[in-house]
Amino acid sequence: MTKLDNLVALLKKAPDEVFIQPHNVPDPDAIAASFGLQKLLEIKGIETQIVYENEIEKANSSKMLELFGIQLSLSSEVDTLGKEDWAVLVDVQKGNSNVTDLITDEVAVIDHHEYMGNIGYKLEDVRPEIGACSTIITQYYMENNIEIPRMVATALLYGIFMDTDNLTRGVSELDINMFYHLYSISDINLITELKGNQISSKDLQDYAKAFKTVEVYGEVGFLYLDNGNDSLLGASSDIVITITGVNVVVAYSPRAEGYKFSTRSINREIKANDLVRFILEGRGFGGGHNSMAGGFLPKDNFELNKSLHTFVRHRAITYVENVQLDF
Ligand SMILES: [Mn+2]
Repeated sequence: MTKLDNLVALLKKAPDEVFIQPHNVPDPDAIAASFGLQKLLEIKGIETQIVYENEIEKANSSKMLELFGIQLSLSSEVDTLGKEDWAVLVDVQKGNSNVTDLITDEVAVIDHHEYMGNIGYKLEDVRPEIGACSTIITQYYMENNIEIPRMVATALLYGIFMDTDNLTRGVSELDINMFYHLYSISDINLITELKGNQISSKDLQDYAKAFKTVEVYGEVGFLYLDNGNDSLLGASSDIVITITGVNVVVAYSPRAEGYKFSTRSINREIKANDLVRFILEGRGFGGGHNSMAGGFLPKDNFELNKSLHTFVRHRAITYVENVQLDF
């Protein structure tokens, strides 16, 4: 019995509909993995709908939906969503700050983020050492000798491309092997088209504004993004990390309810997830991978008379200095 066999056997017992739910504000990896799983389950005779929360922010994410004909529904638009329905979480786990707990019963999870513990799942496949969730889905096809439709392969390839920052970030041998396999069956023209639709003109204006705020202290770069969206925050962190001498990035941005954080690290001793948790300790929450992570600081937990910028710099530099002392 493969993992897919077990998942199919489980889902065949669903009392009503089956949904696939990626994290809120789905990125290319979450979209590709959800789409790949949906097609795979379809081959196995299980019909599903992909349901998500919030919005599709980035230009390349919406372009993906268009190019591959992927159907994603906002949970509020699915009238039949009920508590007798089952859901498979993809690229996220229950309890993460970036996923809304829908009325459905989350019976299974397929993810590559830090393990959050089994919160009532019947099946779980959580592999933090893997660079992209799309890699795990590709392996499901391969292990079961199921031919990957060209469109699915192309989407999965793009998912791996994006989540591993072109095979340079948090990448494992399995990512490379699956990438190699997908490459031979993908439509590379579509990848080129996606690469040419990565950001909108509005994004560029926001980037330009954000990059003016960049400050570098030792190996840590700080960036403040005014009125940006979540994906832009991550993407601008990815650019700051490419600055010579910068090995760690702390980027943050205001939201209605508080501040969103994004961290990056290419220094093995400094873990992006531990760093964001240290910065937000006692005030907010965070998590993610060793090389990329995120967090949230609710407004209520931060005194209005304090300077957020000073606070963030103080905490981040303290963390980095502590790590350096240990080595
Ligand atoms: Mn992912």
